Amino acid sequence: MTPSIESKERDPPVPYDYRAKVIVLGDAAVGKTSIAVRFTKGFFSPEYIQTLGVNFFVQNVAVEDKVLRMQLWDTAGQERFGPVLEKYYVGAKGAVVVFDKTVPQTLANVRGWLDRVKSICGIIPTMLVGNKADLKEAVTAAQGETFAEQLQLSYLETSAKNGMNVVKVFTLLAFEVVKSLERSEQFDL
Ligand code: G3D
Ligand code: MG
Repeated sequence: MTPSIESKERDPPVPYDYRAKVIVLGDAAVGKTSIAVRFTKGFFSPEYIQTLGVNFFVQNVAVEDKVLRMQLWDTAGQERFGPVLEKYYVGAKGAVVVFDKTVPQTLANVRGWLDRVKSICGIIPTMLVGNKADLKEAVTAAQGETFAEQLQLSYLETSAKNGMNVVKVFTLLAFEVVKSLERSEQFDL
């Protein structure tokens, strides 16, 4: 899904306390862009699409008495052709790794995505997301949960189609990101 430029605004002028780059990863067609669009209602900065080959979305999230401005980076299709460029990962403070519950191979490939996050970003708050929960599943919730447990990740099932759990993914991640920013005291204001 490609967001159309004319219906979007740039940098909604809302105050925030922290900001963080959050990367959305996973195999092609698992629903990354659909999830990002559903969550942010499509706010993005179009120039980033041309210069970096990414969809760039912005959404503020309240975490207790603070506001985190999430800058979501979504691959613009390069994941179809090979590894996503290192600069896509650099500086990320959180990650959402998505697989498609109807395609087991996309879960098997999650490990590769996580390895790359870890090698470039170190250990950052990460959510594992089983998307397309509105369709007939080939990966059960228990399988997703077991996999997530082994890797010490939080797991949620979403449907970008009907909106199920999409906000929850980013709310939980925002909480973890704010805690980790406050722990490291590396505020990116
Ligand atoms: P990607 O960004 O990971 O490559 P997209 O994936 O967001 O482009 O989604 C790929 C296809 O899956 C799209 O269908 C999209 O509509 C569909 N899709 C994404 N999320 C869901 C979901 O939760 N449920 C269902 N049923 N479909 C979903 P098309 O046909 O446009 O290619
Ligand atoms: Mg996409």
